[in-house]
Amino acid sequence: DDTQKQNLTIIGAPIEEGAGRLGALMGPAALRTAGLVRTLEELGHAAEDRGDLHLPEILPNVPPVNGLAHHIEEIAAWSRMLAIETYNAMKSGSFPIILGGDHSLSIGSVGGIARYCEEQNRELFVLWLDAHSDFNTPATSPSGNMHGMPLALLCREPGLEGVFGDEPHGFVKPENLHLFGIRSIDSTERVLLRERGIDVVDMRQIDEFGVAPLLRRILERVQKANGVLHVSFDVDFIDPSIAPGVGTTVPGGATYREAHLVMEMLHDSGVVCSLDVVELNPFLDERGKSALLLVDLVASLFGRSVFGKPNRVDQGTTAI
Ligand code: 5AB
Ligand code: MN
Ligand code: MN
Ligand code: MN
Repeated sequence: DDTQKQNLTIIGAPIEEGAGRLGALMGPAALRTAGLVRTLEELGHAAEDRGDLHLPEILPNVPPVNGLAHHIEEIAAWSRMLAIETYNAMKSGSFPIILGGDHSLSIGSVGGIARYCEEQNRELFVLWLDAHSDFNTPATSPSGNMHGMPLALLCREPGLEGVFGDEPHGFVKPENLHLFGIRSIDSTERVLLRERGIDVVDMRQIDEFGVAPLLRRILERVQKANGVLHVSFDVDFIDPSIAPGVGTTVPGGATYREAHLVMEMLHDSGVVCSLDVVELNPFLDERGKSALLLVDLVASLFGRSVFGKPNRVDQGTTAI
């Protein structure tokens, strides 16, 4: 097997304050119990597990926002810590894997990765595998839950400027953002996504055309730009019949093979530079089946394949 071996930095982010239900803080532990680190090592990679980060006792002050943003001080503390961690991992030539924890953690993880890419003059693209578009601002959010807001903040929508404080971080260009697997968008969110021209591959398109051509188009864009791709994997991208361990299930999600094919194609593309695995809620899981499925999916992203690809060179993931 000629898959490129990589240095991986695994960072646990047991954060649940961004979600509407408790339990996502057990996500990193469940992913480890399901064998994530061992599996990556068995694939030949050097995985450094940094353990879980913890909230500081003193939370930052964040100016009040226009609208609802529950637990913004906690999310701000997580965002600042995670931005430092992912930046440092990238700078040391390692591939950061952030284990969540709810999806608000991507504010920090992507913020740090985007900072590094800006410094290196590498174009950053983001693939958001999710049932939801996570593009609410405090003013548009129906719930006030910040796991529905990371992309709005990262794409410079107003309302959450205080989250990073003085902590250096980057942004995502709206034209470099690709949402994939979407099947639940709030009405105000839809207006904003249209206005910003965000690329949304919804489940209807996946039904009609299949994941392969839709994903290939995105990967070719990244390759042509000599860019790198951050993948943010929300468990609810997958159909709840096979991944019930998530607080925000939406029927009609990706099947077992669709999800694997996405990860296998991502591996072959050689452009993936970082990964979030978010929203696993072990309290809602059934005998660990969602956690075990996630470990298998991550393994596919890192080079596990059924029989190799005779006409293609394995490129692996990328360090920049
Ligand atoms: B997830 C909803 N749009 O903003 C909201 O799981 C759901 O990270 C957000 O994708 C779901 O509260 C956030 C209704
Ligand atoms: Mn809350
Ligand atoms: Mn999400
Ligand atoms: Mn979601």
